Amino acid sequence: MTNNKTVLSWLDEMAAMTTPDEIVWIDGSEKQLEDLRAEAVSTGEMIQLNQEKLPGCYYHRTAENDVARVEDRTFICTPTEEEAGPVNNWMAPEQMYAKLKALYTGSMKGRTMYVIPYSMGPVGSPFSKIGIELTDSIYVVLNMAIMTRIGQKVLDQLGDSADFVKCLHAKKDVNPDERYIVHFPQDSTIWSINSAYGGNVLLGKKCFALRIASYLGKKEGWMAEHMLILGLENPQGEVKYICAAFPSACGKTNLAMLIPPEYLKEKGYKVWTVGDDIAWLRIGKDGRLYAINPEAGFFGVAPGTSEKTNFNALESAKKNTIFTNVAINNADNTVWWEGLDKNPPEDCTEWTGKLVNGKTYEGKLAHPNSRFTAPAINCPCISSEFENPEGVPVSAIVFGGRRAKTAPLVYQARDWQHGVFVGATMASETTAAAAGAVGVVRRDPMAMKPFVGYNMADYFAHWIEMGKKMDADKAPKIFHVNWFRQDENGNFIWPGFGDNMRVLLWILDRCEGKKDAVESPIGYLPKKEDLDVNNLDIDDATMEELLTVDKAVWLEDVENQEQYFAQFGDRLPKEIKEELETLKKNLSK
Ligand code: GTP
Ligand code: SPV
Ligand code: MN
Repeated sequence: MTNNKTVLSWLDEMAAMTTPDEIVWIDGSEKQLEDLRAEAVSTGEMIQLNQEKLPGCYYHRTAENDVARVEDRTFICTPTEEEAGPVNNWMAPEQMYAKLKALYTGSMKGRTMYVIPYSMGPVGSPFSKIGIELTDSIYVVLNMAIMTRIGQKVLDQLGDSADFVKCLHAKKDVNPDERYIVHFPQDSTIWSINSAYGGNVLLGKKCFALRIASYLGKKEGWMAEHMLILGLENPQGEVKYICAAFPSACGKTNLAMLIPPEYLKEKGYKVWTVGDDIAWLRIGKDGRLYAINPEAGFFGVAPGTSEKTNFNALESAKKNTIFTNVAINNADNTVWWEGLDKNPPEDCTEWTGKLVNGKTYEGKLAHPNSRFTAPAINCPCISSEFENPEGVPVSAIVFGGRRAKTAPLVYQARDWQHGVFVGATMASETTAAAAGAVGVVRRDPMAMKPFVGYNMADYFAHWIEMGKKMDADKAPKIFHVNWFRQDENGNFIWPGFGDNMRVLLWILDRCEGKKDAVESPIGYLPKKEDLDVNNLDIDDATMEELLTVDKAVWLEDVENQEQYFAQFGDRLPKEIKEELETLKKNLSK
């Protein structure tokens, strides 16, 4: 399929180490993919679902110890530890290569190695980058075929160039003690072994499009971010674009596909989805920031997805979709998860494969991090700009997380530098998307704690630098939101989902200078009357609570921010220190 010498010699080297019985190039044809689906069904790797209700849909369950990203086994192997920084695991490259070579040696014996050429971003776009993933998993091939652009056209685009990311995945025996997700940014190389879970093995996604890409972005003057991209169309038909960074399982997919409340819909407001997880951002010729979604599909959280909460995601997952670790409704061979509807089906198979009958099941039927892999083109609200090789101009950047207390519903940063500080001080309760405890507040700057491919302090500096390259009137305005405030009983006090549209409207009004705001120690808050609460069942006291800044609580948070920043030592940009001092001063006034 190619005469590219770099590709072929690398492939030879990897094959000599892993010794597969056979090597198969993925050309991107439907025929080849269909044959692979049939093979996966025949070996039990996948289950074909009800083809009338869910045409082209399949089911896969992973090992019980292999259901989420493993941050403690994820490494950034830069030449020095300093380059990887204090929030990443590090090992010297030669030491890590040696360790992993021992694990990979002979790992594909008796198996087939698939060669997947793929493009992150539309093939040929100036934003796009190419990767080649070698894997012995058909599940990975079929997921990559949904999540990225694959096949011969990508090799044609690559030509003789050596500019591609070398990705190696071996499923091996999913032994969690020898599981490694390893990045060698200087070599544009990713090695993953002993896992078969999405974020650990679909190497175009978090490994390339965030960790390696953030490193390349720093070097080349662009940004790779854990952000959704949406277009908000007003009744005059004008569309403005918003990027939002929330940590894993904190609402990106949901916000990206939002359906406005009924009365706003009637007025003519619409939301268009460009991306739900990753954005690559560049400064355009006109000096504005432009975003593309490097992916071609959604790897979305299933639990909590329903007709009411995210109709468009559900529609996207009705055909040609792979479901992982959800429950199976045995009555009609379809899928089920907590939150899809009220009652679990009577006759149901839990995600682990155990048959459960009606009321006797224990815990959850679907794994809390169970997912659907759906083609973006299935989405009823996919943006007309989804394939635009130049990307879309960004009006606003929104940060957010799960904070039961502390963060108000929405506030605006005073300027870019303050906005970078707001992103750098993000914190959120942990979720099931990564192995480990759930519900613990941790600092997750720009939602990139698990995904930054170099020193986080240098990453902050890169954000500051990018801001300096844009005129203040052209740079996106920066905001922070929190859909997850709770009352004493742990109930969410903001309705969330479609009603988040009300907050987006305030954000865009602020971008266009159409609304005033109230100055507070942490930034600009909405005037209560400026947030549209028409037809919303929410009382004044609750709105008041959603928009208050409790100084005592914030002073506590600032203490924690200061401790967090201390780990970066002298590398922490002075701008961040300045903003921290300003915040302290504002809060003690
Ligand atoms: P990753 O794919 O892991 O990066 O996650 P994501 O940020 O795309 O999260 P997603 O939109 O899938 O949401 C995760 C969970 O949060 C789902 O169970 C949603 O139902 C829930 N959720 C999303 N938006 C809201 C909201 O506005 N309010 C509340 N209460 N829950 C929400
Ligand atoms: C996340 O965890 O942020 C995801 C899912 O989007 S994964 O691809 O597994 O990282
Ligand atoms: Mn994500």
